[in-house]
Amino acid sequence: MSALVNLPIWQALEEHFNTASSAQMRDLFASDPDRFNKFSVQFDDILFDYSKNRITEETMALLIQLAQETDVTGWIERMFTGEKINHTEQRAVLHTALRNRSGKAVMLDGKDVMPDIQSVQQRMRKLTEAIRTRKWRGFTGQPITDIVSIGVGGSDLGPVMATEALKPFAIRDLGIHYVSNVDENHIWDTLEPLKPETTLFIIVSKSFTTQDTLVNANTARDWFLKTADNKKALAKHFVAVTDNVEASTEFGIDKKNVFKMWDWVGGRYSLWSAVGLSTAIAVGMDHFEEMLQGAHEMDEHFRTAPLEKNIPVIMALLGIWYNNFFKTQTYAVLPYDQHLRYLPAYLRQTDMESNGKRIDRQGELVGHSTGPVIFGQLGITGQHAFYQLMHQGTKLVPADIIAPASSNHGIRDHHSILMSNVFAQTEAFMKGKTEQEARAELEGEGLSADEIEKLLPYKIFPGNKPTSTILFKTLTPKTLGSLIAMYEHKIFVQGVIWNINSFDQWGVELGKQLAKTILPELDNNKKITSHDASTNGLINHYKKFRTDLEK
Ligand code: G6Q
Repeated sequence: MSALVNLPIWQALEEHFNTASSAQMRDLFASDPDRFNKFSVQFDDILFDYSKNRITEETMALLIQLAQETDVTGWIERMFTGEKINHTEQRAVLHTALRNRSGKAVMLDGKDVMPDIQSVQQRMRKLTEAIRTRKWRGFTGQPITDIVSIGVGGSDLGPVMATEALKPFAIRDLGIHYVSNVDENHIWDTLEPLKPETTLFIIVSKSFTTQDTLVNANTARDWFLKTADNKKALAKHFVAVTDNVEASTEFGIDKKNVFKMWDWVGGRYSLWSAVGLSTAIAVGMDHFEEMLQGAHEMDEHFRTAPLEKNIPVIMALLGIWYNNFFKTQTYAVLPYDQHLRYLPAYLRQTDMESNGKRIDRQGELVGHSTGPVIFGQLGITGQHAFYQLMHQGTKLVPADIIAPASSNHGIRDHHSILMSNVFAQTEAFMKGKTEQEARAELEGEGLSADEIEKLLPYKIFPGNKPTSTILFKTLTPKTLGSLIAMYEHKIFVQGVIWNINSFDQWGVELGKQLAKTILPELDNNKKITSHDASTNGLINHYKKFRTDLEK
């Protein structure tokens, strides 16, 4: 493939950008009363409104042509049909098979992967039901009251996000806890209030070699054995989710408690597998399967909808429009649903680990910008914190605003106040406040002409800040499944157009390797000189601080 930036369509987009980028969305709305209808798509209970973006029909036509010319449709089929598109690891990318509810086979190397997936799902159902109905008993005969899922990165962020998102569907009398940080405080704080007799650990590690997870798992086992004093009891309290069954049984986990995952599921795309076991225990397998159903329906939409009506494709193209033409560096994810509070952290990993790449599929340095810095938090708290920069700073920060139409409890006027903020922010980002409007406001406040002139520049909002709004009815398991799949596919389309492999993560390795070299150096009192001056200085000061603390 010739370099992306040399494609005629790319150059056409550059030219279009030169004329279109200065257009004001205010004017675009004023001149086209049908703009909202033109630039919004409804999928099931989700409305995707992208009309408050700096686009025209011509922009979208050119971007769709870019998707066509980079063969997005062909790549979608390659992914769904098990081609080894993760070429640096020679692996297929089949997280979509985990939520395939069509009854059709998914072939990989001449074998249908569905029977294995279904058998794990049946085992998940059995285990979740046994725990939820209190039939699963610990070594003293007591039922399980607390689940501790130990994992990190892709083996943690997905279930953490989904369990929180589906809180209204969760069983009330089970505590679900997550431990990911190797900092001892995380496991200490988590285990302190728990009782070994009533705690079940799920060790989630695809490789079962990740240091952080194994250190935490060993500490959990020690803590448990201090009370149980009996290795046989482990079978009632330890479960593993892994592709490395051998290592998990060596650790002491009973083979019948090991849930398989596969090398064709990337960690950050794995919440649909047994990696989501803690979520399934919390909400029950029926709800978990509804989440799979929602994702499957989004998969079908992605696979079959024409590009110009295809939500993940449109999201991806808008991201490229800002990232590569407006040269933005960041993208904000701003949920207004309290239960989606971990969504920005989840998407930060999925997006940045997938598209934070600089080498293309041919092994060459890319000649264009790739994945943006994803950041965000609950929109309502963001409004009182970093929205200032988005409204009046010098950087353009495109954003997704995600909000539910329903309220769970109907307490007072909480929900309408929340939603008035959603609509007000998207409007404010788009319209801003002109000099004329700011002046009229100050005059209305009765300020003197002199005071008005001094304050005026600070009171102007330039506006023209792009947002897409994702409005959904209620955060059901099905809607959550669709939302997450929508973002996964957006990331995939961007990776296709940028000509990078979104499914490897070699960049995670270097720090891990160096940590292994440094670990033995921390265990003695010798002065370290083998690194650069800063690293030596830090290690030696650390040792000195430790010695001081021991005095
Ligand atoms: C995700 C990444 C990474 C991974 C963790 C945990 O896509 O590969 O975040 O999930 O490093 O790995 P294990 O599951 O093998 O412990």
